[in-house]
Amino acid sequence: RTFTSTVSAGGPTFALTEEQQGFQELARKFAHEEIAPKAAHHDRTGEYPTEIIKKAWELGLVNTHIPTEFGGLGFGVFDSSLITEELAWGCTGIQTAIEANGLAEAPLLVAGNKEQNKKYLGRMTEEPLMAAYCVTEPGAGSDVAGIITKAEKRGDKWVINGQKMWITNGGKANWYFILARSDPTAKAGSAFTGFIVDANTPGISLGKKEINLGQRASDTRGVTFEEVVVPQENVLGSPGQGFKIAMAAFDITRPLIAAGAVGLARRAMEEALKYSLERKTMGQTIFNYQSVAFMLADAAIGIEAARNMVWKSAWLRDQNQRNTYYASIAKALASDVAVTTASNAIQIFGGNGFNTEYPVEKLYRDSKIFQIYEGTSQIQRLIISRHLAENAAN
Ligand code: CS8
Ligand code: FAD
Repeated sequence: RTFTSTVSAGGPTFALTEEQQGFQELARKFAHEEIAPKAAHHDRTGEYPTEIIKKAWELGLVNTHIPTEFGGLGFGVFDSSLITEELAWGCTGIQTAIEANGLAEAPLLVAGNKEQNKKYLGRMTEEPLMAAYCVTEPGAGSDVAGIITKAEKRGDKWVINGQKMWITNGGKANWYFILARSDPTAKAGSAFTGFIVDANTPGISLGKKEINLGQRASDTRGVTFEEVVVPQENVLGSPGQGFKIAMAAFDITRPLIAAGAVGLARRAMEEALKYSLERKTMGQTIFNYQSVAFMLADAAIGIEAARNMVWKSAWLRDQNQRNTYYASIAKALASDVAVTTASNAIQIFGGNGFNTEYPVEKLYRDSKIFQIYEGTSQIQRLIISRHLAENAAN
């Protein structure tokens, strides 16, 4: 179906359309009823939330930005951010597994041709499949230009050799987006090529599921490529364009990572508020102490500000305007808000906050990764500060 949001109809507005409110409410209900009650189980066991993802997929809460011509809902980044925030409220481990599909699909939205998109995006709408985005390597994460996975043209095919690390959905993916160096000497902007690779291609092997601090429902692994043969038709854009495609994908997904961080912060604030209104010390609820209430006020300030940056950076992308600077601001701000709010939520819960019977220690563990994946908080600040310098020079 065609979806028209208020934000794309005219200038920016903070009023959501009825339709936006409708799917936001659907995602909220799903997070409350289907995700939150099972989040502790998946955190404890590390079991992949296959059934939850399947239900979310059936409701249209997964792969939201696949264009309608390939069977998707055709949502913009703004619309998707409304859903992401709600799912993240339920559990960011499960939301990350879902969102990693969006990340793998983003390079296709940026550079996929009709045949590629029909084949690889189309199948995501036909079955509840997962996909993964493979850029990081054991030796290079922040420095994408430092990756050493190699792609060589042999006849009319490409052959990929190398090792990727920390790949979300690595062990669950039906296909991968892979960035590899195709020119040993060129500078970043023309040295890399992006490929779509079917996960059952011979030569691909998976590492063990990594046991992480938080977001344990999500599947993170190393993925190794040994003499993996990829047909020319699976090259995204043209050879050499890969770095820019991989970066442009972040312009779509960093606002959504930030939306996830906002969802987590909101959950932490809500849990802490509820607790502070019930817990009594010295004859009154702890909410009556300004030192507690102001932590909650700071949480609200951070959440509202971060959400506004999510909306702004998402809206710009939906207008086809370059949003890299704003996406980095949203991502850096929302991640810091998530970590601080979750930490303060533990403080407000006191000893109970440190215990696994209460929800906030998981939120704290889950929050930390927001400052690391999709570009660390330092890398976001590098992007922001470079932008300032460029503008000062002009
Ligand atoms: O290396 C860049 C960077 O962003 N590093 C961070 C890496 C990162 O974010 N990794 C995340 C991996 S995915 C992940 O973590 C998933 S999390 C789990 C799933 C999520 C689900 C919830 C950098 C440091 C910013 C830049 O590196 P440099 O080597 O300094 O390159 P530049 O000189 O800036 O750029 C080289 C050329 O590329 C062009 N460029 C840069 N950015 C863009 C965008 N769009 C289009 N083109 C871009 N955004 C740039 O203009 C340069 O082009 P030239 O023609 O060479 O001038
Ligand atoms: P490094 O790049 O080695 O950084 C180490 C430290 O140095 C950081 O604090 C960093 O900020 C700082 N630093 C590095 N360079 C600079 C600089 N120039 N200026 C200032 N400070 C700097 N990657 C994928 O491709 N796909 C995925 O699906 C994916 N999912 C992930 C899921 C999880 C759970 C995790 C942990 C990681 C995932 N990643 C994924 C990888 C993630 O994007 C990287 O871990 C991240 O970009 C940082 O890279 P690194 O770990 O190599 O750290």
